[in-house]
Amino acid sequence: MLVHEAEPFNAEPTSAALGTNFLTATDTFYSRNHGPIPTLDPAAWRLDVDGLVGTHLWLSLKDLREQFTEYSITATVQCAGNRRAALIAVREIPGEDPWRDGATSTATWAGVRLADVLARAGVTATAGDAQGAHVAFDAPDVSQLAEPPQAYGGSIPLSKALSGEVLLAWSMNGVPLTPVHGAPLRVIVPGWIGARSVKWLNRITVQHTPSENYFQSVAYRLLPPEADPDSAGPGDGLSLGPIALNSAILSPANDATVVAGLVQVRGYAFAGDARAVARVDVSPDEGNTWVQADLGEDHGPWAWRMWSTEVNLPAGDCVLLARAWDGTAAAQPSDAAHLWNPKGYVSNAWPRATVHATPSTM
Ligand SMILES: Nc1nc2c(c(=O)[nH]1)N[C@H]1C(S)=C(S)[C@@H](COP(=O)(O)O)O[C@H]1N2
Ligand SMILES: [Mo]
Repeated sequence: MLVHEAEPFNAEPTSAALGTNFLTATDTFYSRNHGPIPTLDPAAWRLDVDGLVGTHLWLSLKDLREQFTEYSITATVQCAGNRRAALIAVREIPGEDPWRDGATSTATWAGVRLADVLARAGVTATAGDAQGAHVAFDAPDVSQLAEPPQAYGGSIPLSKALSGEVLLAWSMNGVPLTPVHGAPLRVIVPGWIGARSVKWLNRITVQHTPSENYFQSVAYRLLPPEADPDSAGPGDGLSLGPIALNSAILSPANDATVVAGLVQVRGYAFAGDARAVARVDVSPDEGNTWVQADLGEDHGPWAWRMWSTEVNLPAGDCVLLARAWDGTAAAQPSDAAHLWNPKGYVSNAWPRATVHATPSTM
């Protein structure tokens, strides 16, 4: 792991580790925290469901397991700050971690559907007159990075919460969640920025408006390039929700030395929201020519798509590029320079890797 910060703990796997498997092993899965990792006693833990509900619920883990049907979903979690390093290369972004391509990972999550819990609480699609209604998630970890310091939280629109896609998960890749990934229970909001997949969940509130938590109302918002992030207040910029189309080259690594000739290029692409990855192109020569990569197994829109192809590299230095297309025929933007923003979110320009090809001795 590449550790960006020890406290709060923020670390990402190397490209090589991330590219090994379609499902990311739990000890390889990236870790994104804004405060200390709480250790909660699963037996004492309770989930409070309140707000615009018909019935207030107070659920133990045992209640969740016994009273609801268990579902699982294979979903990629991706931080809005993934690939920020490409934006920092354009202009500095003080106070934010320089995530490379690894602030994203994929697991199979199991637990109950948020929709089923809300239905039990008597929540319907017309709760709070629906227009603008949100379902807020609260956690106990207090972040000193928030202004003022506060426990972590966020929210999603009621329509997404009732979709059946959103899981309250207690297991990851077939084993109970580890503390760092949100034990005993976390939210998994597939296709949405990782910030909404609240860990150590202890309260769900149905309300008329989005959460006023700092991490919903101030952070994780896309500010225009000229904005001063230190004076940005609640509601400034665009709230980030569904993930934008993105991809990364995982192998060869940037700055790698390879032998000239046929070289395998591999990576991931993720369309975000409910969109699908439709095509990935790779250029061996900084965009002069492109080849279409082979797409790996399709696990549905909530999971990334692995891709690979072979390119013929002459001896010398060359720049590999990739670009993904989604099912709406939208493609990734070419240049990070146009995407720079003061908090360094949504860094989804074409990934590039410079490789040094040594002459083949054959
Ligand atoms: N309670 C809590 N939930 C949280 C966070 C946090 O700091 N506290 N970080 C969020 C962010 S920004 C991301 S990207 C994901 C990361 O999940 P992971 O650490 O399991 O990879 O968790 C989200 N849920
Ligand atoms: Mo994140």
